[in-house]
Amino acid sequence: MSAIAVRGALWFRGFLDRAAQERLVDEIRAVVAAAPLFAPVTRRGQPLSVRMTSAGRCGWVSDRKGYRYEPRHPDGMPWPPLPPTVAAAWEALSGWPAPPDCCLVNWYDPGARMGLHQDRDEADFSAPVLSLSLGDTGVFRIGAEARGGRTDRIDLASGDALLLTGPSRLAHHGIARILPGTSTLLPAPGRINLTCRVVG
Ligand code: MD6
Ligand code: FE
Repeated sequence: MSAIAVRGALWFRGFLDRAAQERLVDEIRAVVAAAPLFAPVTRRGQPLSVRMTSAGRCGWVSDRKGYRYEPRHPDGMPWPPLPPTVAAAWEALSGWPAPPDCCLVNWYDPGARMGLHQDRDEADFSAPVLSLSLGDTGVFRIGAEARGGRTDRIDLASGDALLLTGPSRLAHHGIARILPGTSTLLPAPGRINLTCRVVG
């Protein structure tokens, strides 16, 4: 499948068809049943507006001790295995010879957003990060590796995949807002984003 390059990131529009999206929603329901969504806070105790959980060997957590990968959920259970649809998407798109260590699951209510950030809690930046989006469209902004400056807009719709690879791996990026009512996939307005990482 062909990709659109934006700032070096590869955007695969409609990578997952409707049947695959529905299958993936069921797989995410099973992940959330085993490892419930939790409300992360920053080191200063400010809540992030997304709720999150993870699948895979480790999960990303943020609390008063800071940001890091952990082998267990904050409630103590191990993270559930990587969903098969996620593993297949990684194999198809990543170009990386091994499966990802972490699939971070972010849930966005219609008012939630994600400030501009870099994904840099991983040991090896030569491995890409793959994102999959489900539900309402998210307005994604991507800029340069350096802070500040212009950003470009990518509307991440349900079924889209985005690969941050090569020079875009450390690009600043975030979600400015969710566009409610843009998808019929989920029973309630909102968005799910999955990001797969090699943690090292
Ligand atoms: C989101 N995505 O789409 C937020 N990070 O909700 C990310 O933060 C992200 O899309 C690394 C690579 C791809 C991404
Ligand atoms: Fe990110």
